[in-house]
Amino acid sequence: MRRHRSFEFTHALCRQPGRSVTDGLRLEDMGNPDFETLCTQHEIYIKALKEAGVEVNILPSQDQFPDSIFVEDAALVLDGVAILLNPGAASRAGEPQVLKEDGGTFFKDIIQPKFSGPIDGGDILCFDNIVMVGMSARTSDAGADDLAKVVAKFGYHLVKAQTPPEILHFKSHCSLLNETTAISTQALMTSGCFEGFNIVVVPQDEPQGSNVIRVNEKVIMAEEAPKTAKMLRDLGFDVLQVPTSEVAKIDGAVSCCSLRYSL
Ligand code: CIR
Repeated sequence: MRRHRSFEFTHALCRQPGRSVTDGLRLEDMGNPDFETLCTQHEIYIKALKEAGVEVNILPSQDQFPDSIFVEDAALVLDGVAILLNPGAASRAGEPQVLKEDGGTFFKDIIQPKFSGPIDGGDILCFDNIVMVGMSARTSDAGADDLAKVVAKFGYHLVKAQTPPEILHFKSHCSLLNETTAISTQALMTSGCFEGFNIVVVPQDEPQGSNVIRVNEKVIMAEEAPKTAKMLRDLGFDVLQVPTSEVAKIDGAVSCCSLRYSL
């Protein structure tokens, strides 16, 4: 079977926000998200995923886990198989188990490896044959070493990178646009992990523009990064912008609100 490219997807899994989302973790207090607005923005996000050509399934809200709408952090999906991870935040520790219970049937299979250290999906960037993992406050060397053995069975090679301090997740500041082009903040680019790549560096005042998802022919990104959107359109990318102001208050962005995969 031909393996899908790193940006080709047939499916996405999201989770309905629960009221407790307003208590989500944050590095800096910018006020609580407005629940109704967050739900409306989440619906617009789902519409964008559908417009990009994927079938979207939506899991029920899980109020005991305020950050559980950020489904990307709980698992890595390779070749349609969900690999449950080991969240670095104590309040999120139970999220992989919940995903297994209510989301397991949406994947080809679901596996739960043992991890000797934390590892969050927000720190994992997938290429066609490489899985890049950014060390961060949520992801450790030990977690990445354990994941390396798992992804090797799927034919992927794991490489480590550094997430600059002050940045929550590696992918908070970078994304892949295609196999040879990344989008990144200046801060993350200087860490050197994209050597040899074409890099689109986002304007200093639009760090949120570096978190995008390339889904088939579309690039889904924040409405709040208009200069970045123009740069990408000028480069020929087909950009869909969605409002992210409410998830941004709890350090969320477009990538973490879904698990994209192919069956
Ligand atoms: C957290 O701190 O875990 C959530 N409030 C935000 C997680 C965002 N996830 C991501 O960037 N992958």
